[in-house]
Amino acid sequence: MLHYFKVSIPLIQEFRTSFGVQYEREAVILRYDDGEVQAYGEMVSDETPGYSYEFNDAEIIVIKKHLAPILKKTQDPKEFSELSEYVNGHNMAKAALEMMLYDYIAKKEGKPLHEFIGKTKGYADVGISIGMSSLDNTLKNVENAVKRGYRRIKVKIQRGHDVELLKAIRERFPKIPLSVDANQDYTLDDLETLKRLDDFNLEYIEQPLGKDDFLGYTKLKKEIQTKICLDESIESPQLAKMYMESGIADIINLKPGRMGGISNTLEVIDIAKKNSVGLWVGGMLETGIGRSFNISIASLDDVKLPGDTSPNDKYFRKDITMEIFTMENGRIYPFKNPGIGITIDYPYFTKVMKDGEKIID
Ligand code: OSB
Ligand code: MG
Repeated sequence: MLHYFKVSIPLIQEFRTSFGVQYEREAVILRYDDGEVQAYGEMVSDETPGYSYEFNDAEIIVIKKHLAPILKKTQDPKEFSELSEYVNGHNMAKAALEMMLYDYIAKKEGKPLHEFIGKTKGYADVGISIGMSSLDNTLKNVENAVKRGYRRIKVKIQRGHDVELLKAIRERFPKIPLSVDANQDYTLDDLETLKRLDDFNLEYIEQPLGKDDFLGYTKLKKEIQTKICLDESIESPQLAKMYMESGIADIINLKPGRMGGISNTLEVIDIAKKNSVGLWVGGMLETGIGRSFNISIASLDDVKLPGDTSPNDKYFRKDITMEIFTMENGRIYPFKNPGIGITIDYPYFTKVMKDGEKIID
């Protein structure tokens, strides 16, 4: 039996990026139940198509009409990916189902997901993503993050909210590992500003230009010293290959939920190794379900940089899972139970659920 549920969890602090502001996380949760094993998936799309063209209500239709029927033919995640290729794009919708199937088969084999998918360090190094707000509030957020022991601090920037912000942060915290994420806000018209970011000893700049601006990136690469990390551009292994082999991407933000799932993510990891490209795992304000998948990937041997997998008390007063990740010394350990190792807190889940129905019997 396959169900989908739409939940909306209030955020402790609004989350502002160059593409919009979120006050809650609207997540689509999938649950597959064969009478013995319950597996879960979480789609990373949002209520609005700001980060990507994909958005929840549209992807629910794609899942119901085109992707869920494939589950009647196979429950193998790799076969699912192959059979779903006839659907153009919609990698977030595909990923939600594919990852759910990974949870399913890992549980059937009785293995925690991180051990099931590859060689694992057994922990994930953790950084934090700090949304835009007033300068005072941002400095407070950075200070709290430093105190909590995050291994890398990333702040969101956009045109007109960049150089002064970084000056203020570097004055107070000259040495912390710091990065910025522009979420596609700049163009080559902003080259002078982008060059000035070289002064702040950043680990990298994430997604400065539009996701499809390949030519822009080839030009930008020659003009700045700061390493380039791509997020939105990397929707598939093919795009990953293009941006890595061309020498544009120094670093990739892996988001299995954006790239069609875990098998594609493992493929991107392989391509990155061949091209000496750095890797870390990003986040999309997921609930404990999506977070658990991300932390499993982030704990693989080949993922060496701290990711955006902060414990969810950064975002939610309460999460929909019973098991809660905690960070020790800037590290999070994946759960040891089979699959993603979480169970649902149904009283709270029911409270935040907006919608839901059975998709297949
Ligand atoms: O660009 O990495 C991003 C959240 C929503 C959409 C895009 C992004 C983000 C984040 C948050 O940066 C990372 C997290 O989940 O903690
Ligand atoms: Mg990003």
